[in-house]
Amino acid sequence: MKLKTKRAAQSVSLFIIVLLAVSCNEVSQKSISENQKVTKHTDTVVIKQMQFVPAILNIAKGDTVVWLNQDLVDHDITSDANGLFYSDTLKVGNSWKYMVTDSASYHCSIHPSMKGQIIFK
Ligand SMILES: [Cu+2]
Repeated sequence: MKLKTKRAAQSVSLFIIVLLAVSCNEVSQKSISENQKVTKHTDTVVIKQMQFVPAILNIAKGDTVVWLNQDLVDHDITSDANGLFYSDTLKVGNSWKYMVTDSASYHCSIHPSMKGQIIFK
């Protein structure tokens, strides 16, 4: 019986740790969106259902592009041109921002059939 109580206490504290981790994540996402206001202009590409939406994004010079992974699996953003830009693996719910300096096409290196394009106005 005592062992069972200890295990229950352990799972309660694990639950609290998970809760804390989730709320910390929310705080960091808030500061990301506050940073976005500081930049000149931010364009967002949402990743969902194994697609970049919009697949073709028209932006102005100096704009920052934010990729937001709202899909059920991890993705990344990799320029078609070798080494021009690439994100780390973008976990579900996370975002990655990058100031693109020229028109570029990109893909997800995890799922090479996922393609996107950035075109300067
Ligand atoms: Cu992918």
